[in-house]
Amino acid sequence: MPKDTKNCRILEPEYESMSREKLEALQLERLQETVKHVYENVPMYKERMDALGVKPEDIKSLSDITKLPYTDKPDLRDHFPDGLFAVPRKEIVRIQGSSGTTGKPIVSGYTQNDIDVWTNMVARALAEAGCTDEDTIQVTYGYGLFTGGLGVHQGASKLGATVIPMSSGNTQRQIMMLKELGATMVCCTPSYATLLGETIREMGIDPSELKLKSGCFGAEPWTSEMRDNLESLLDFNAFDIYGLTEIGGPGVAFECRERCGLHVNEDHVIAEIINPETGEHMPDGETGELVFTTITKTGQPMIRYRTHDLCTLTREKCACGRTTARMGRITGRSDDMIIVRGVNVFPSQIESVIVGMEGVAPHYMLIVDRKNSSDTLEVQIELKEELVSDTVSHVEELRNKITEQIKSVVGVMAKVTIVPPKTLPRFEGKARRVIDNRKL
Ligand code: DLL
Repeated sequence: MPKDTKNCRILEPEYESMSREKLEALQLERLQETVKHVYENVPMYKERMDALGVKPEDIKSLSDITKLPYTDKPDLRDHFPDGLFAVPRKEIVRIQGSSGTTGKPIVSGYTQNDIDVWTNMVARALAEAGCTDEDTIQVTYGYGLFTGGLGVHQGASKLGATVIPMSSGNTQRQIMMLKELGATMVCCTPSYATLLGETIREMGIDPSELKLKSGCFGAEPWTSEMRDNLESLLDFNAFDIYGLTEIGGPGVAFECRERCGLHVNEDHVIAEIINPETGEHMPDGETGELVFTTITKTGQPMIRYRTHDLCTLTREKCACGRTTARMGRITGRSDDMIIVRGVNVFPSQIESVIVGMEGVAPHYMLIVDRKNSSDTLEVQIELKEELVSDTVSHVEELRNKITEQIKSVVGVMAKVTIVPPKTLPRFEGKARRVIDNRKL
């Protein structure tokens, strides 16, 4: 549980805590409308549904969703920029995009309805993190095509909070503003929040000199070890927030005070878990690929969008009072998984070993290569400042300990390299911690 849950609240109990029966009836009604809307207005969906022999009127129950075709990232690229818009261009009031660095960007068109829906989803997440009109929130996600900055900005404004639209970067200035303007909340990627926390400590500022009480962090996978580390650095509560551009941005799901998964805003999206290899629907509780269908978006609705994010789903009622499905923390993206000598390795597994371990900083890089037709994995970890003057044998002991733990958690032997403090890259946005030289 977070330390302080005084202001944590359910913003819209009429939706967030409605009975599963009513929620599922609402989902079905909205799904039927959405399917009709895309069939009539998006040629790609009409062609795909026709090819599968499915008509909008065939969607009679929620389980009929499995009759519908999937959508995947290449579909967005192939129809860039507006081939998947379901309304005339004049009804689109905003275009946002993903932070991808290669090829054509993934963009999504929003009607005013879609912006309102998205704003509400983020407002629910922030309200659960304790945000009220008494709060000042420093938004340190990037502003621009990326949905982080504007998304959190809109949600916080809806709650009447004072917003400081800092955008990302310029750590010293961020800290000066945190101090001078007295933000009670900060929102950015967990890796950047860690950097902020470390820099605050290095500047000799005690967290009690700041007014920070909580923040919503997401846009990249992070572990509970990373959260513990962040909370102790800044002496506040860190909540997880999840989302993706194609489905609307941050706020698709968010963590509550119970810390047992992220509540999916199920009155706006339907979540499924599928087997990433076969595409088959999987039962609740099993780990697989998360798939979303938007049911209130009108500008660019998405039918069974494959996120490539791996997690579990549960629909059991949560102790916080919400009835909405919860997704487990994302353990990785199926396309982020590295296969080393036949073993599947997720960066989050390495993170869970390293972060919180005595003597090393919570920064790491994975370098994969192929030597003499065999894969190699090198894990670079930073030594903590206070251990720099330690004996060689002590550092060697630490290295052996980490090597062993990685072997037992991940199942592969990695070469562990301990590097001097502050030599590994830091990230202002999403962290990129894997270098796979095999693809070059
Ligand atoms: O990252 C939206 C966002 C902004 C979410 C701010 C949360 C906070 P994209 O750039 O389209 O959108 O990237 C989406 O980021 O498919 C996941 O792989 C990853 N991701 C987002 N949130 C989380 C999270 C934004 N809380 C992709 N945990 C998604 C793990 C996350 N991964």
